[in-house]
Amino acid sequence: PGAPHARVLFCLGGPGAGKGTQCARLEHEFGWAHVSAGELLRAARAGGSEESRVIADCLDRGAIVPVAVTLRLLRRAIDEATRRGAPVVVVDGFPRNADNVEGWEADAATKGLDVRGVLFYDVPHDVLLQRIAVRGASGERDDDDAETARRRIRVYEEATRPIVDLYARRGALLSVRGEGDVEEVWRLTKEALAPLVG
Ligand code: UP5
Ligand code: MG
Repeated sequence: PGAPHARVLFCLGGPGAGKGTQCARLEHEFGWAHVSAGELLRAARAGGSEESRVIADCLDRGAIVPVAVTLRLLRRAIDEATRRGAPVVVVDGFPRNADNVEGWEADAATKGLDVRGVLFYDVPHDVLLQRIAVRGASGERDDDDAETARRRIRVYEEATRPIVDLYARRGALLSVRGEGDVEEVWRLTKEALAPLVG
């Protein structure tokens, strides 16, 4: 069920690259839906189920959650957004590895979705670490301590970078230089999306 022709845009980039910040802006200014895989997982880690424990363990290690779990959460959120009439659903932080891509592409429920591309935020490691350190001071995210931040960057380089390269080879990458301030990156985001929004 759901709307088979929902338009999806993936959003990728290292930890702290600005995905959530810019996706929130796309939601407010374009009326697009922002579905964050990380936020869905953080919400689902509570509770006593075996699955919650698997999620919590992965999040605490900066490791990637098994795709079946992530996909189930994403399917429901994308479906809801589509029913609400969002013209584009931006899926933030997914797909993060080859298993994620295969799972998405093999899933009957997501097969009908039209993936328009991947919005990619390119930010050097020192800037990523700096931003996470700033946010880490507020205690907002459990995975922002220096050690887990470094691990998240390593997982990003090993598992997610190849996925970015895959979409680049497919001609589906919309790349944004993400190291400037929020306004500058927003300007570059709109520029990168011009081919999609016309
Ligand atoms: N900030 C943002 N933009 C700025 C700018 N231009 N200049 C200065 N500061 C800027 O930004 C990060 C911080 O920097 C914020 O304090 C912000 O104000 C500031 P944010 O917009 O939050 O960046 P984002 O790229 O969203 O960073 P985030 O930390 O959320 O990235 P991650 O990819 O690490 O986190 P995510 O939530 O996607 O995933 C978390 C974990 O969930 C993963 O480690 C993994 O364990 C798990 N996960 C899966 O297993 N599978 C999935 O599919 C998804 C997640
Ligand atoms: Mg985020």
